[in-house]
Amino acid sequence: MSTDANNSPKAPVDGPPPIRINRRTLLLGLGALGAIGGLGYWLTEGLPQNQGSAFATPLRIPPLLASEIIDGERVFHLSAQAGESELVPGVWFATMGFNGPHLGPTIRAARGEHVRIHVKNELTMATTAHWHGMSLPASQDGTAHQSISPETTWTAAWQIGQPAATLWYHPHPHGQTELQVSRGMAGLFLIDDDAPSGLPSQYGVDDIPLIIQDITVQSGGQRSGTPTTAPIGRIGNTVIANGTHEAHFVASTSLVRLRILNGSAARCYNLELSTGDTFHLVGTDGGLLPAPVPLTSLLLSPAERAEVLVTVSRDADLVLRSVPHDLGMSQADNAISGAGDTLGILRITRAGDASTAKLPASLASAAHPGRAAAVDRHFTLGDTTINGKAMDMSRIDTVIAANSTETWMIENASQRAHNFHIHGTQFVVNAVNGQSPAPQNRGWKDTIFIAPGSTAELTVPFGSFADPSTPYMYHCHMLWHEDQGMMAQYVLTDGEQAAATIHHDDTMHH
Ligand SMILES: [Cu+2]
Repeated sequence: MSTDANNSPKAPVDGPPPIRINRRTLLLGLGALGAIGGLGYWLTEGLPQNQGSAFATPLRIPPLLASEIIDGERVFHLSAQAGESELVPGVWFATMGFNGPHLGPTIRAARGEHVRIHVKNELTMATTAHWHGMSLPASQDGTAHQSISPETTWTAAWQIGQPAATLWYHPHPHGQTELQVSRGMAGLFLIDDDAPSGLPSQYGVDDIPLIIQDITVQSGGQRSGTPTTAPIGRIGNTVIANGTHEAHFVASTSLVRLRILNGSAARCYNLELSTGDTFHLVGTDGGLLPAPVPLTSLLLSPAERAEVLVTVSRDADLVLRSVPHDLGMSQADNAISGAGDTLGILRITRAGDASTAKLPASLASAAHPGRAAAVDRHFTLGDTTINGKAMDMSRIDTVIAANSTETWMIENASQRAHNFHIHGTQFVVNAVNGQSPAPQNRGWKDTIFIAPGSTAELTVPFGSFADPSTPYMYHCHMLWHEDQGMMAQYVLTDGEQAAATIHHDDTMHH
C-alpha cells in the first residue's frame, strides 16, 4: 500500500527525505544510537517518524461510557488504572487510563442534564479527575484540591449548563499531571444540545474522536524521562491517535467530522491534509462556530480541541499529519520542541459504497460578549511562573465577582512557548498582539497558545458559582510547566464577599 504522505507538493523542501524502513530496522537503529549516546531525548531528532509505512492499523475508537439515570441524574463510573499497552506493534509501554490501561471512555451528556460521576482511584498514587472546559462549581472541578487517594472514590456532580462542545477530562494532581496525562489518562467529554447542527453526528461512524498524543520509542520499548532542558517539556518521537500508531480510518461517508484533541504534554501539532486539500473548522474548545471556516492548516497546542470536517472523495487516500511550524522560540528551541517534525497521524480512505453528505452552510453558535474598553487584569508569563510567582495551593491569587465578565491581558515575556488555560469557563480571544486572532481562535476557547513576546487579550465571562473557599486554576497547559508551578488560583465571590480560607477536599479524610 502506498500513501501520498511523502510526496505532497506542500512538503517542506528542507524536510527529511522519505525513508522506507521496517520496524526491526527502526528499533535496531534506535538501539545503536542509544548505545552511542546514552538515553537522551535528543534521540527524538532526525529519526524516521511514521514515514514510509502503510498506516494500516484500524483507528481505535474510545467506547462511549455507559450511564444510568438514578433519581434524575445521569450517573457514570470511572476508575483510574495503570497497566501496560502495546501502543506501537511489538513495543509495550507502562500506561495509565480510565476504565482500562490507556486513555478513557468518551463521556456524553446533554445540556441541562444533571450528571454524577464516581471516580475510583486504583492507582498507587494520588490522582484527580478534572473536567476541562466545563462550567461548574470549583468544588466539582477535580483539581488538586479534590485529590483522590489510592483505593478511594471521589464523586463530582453538577448540571450541564453550556452549549454543545468537545470537552475532555484528565488528572490534575499536584506536580504529577505530566506523568499521568502523558501515560494516557485522558478522555473526551462530549456535550450535546437541542440545536440542530447539520453536522455528521454518528459516533465512531462519521463523528470521530481523535486524541493525539506523542510517545517515545526507544530500544527495549521504554519511554524516555522528562527532558528538563527542553524549553516546553517532554517531546516524544512517535505520534499515536486514540492509542493507535499509524492509524487508518475507512470513511463510510463523504464528509467526516473529526473531534481533535491535542492530548500531548507539550508537543504542538500543525495539522494539514497530505493532499494539501482544504478542510473546514466547525468548532473550537467551547463549541461550534457560526459557519464552517475553510483552512489548509491548523496549529493545536496541548489541551486545545478543534472540530473539523474532512471531505473524503471517491478514491481518496489522504493522511492527516503535522508539519513544521514556528513556535516563536529560537531555531534551536523550536527544533528541540518538535516544531521541525513531520508526523503522519491518521490515514483516511473511503469505502466504495460511501454515502454522500453536504457541508452545512451555517451552525448553531453561542453569541460572543462585547469587547470592553479597558483591561481588568494583566498576567505576565515567565519561564515557569505567572506574574513572577509559582503555584501555592494555599494562596488565592485572584478574587473575582461571580457572574462578572472581565478582560484579561496575557503577555508571554519569556523565551519559551506557552499556552494559557482558565478553568470553569470559556472565553473569547479579542486580539493576539493587537490584531484580530487567527480563524482557529475566533470561537469559544478555554486554552490559547501564546508565543514568546506575544500578547493575547481575552474576554472572560465568569460563572455563577460563588465559593470563596474553593479555587479554580488558571495555568500553562504545557504540563511540565504546570507541574513546575506555572499555575495560579482564582475564587468566585458574591459581590463584596472576601476570599475565605481555602477548603481542601481530600478523599483520605472521608
Ligand atoms: Cu508553558
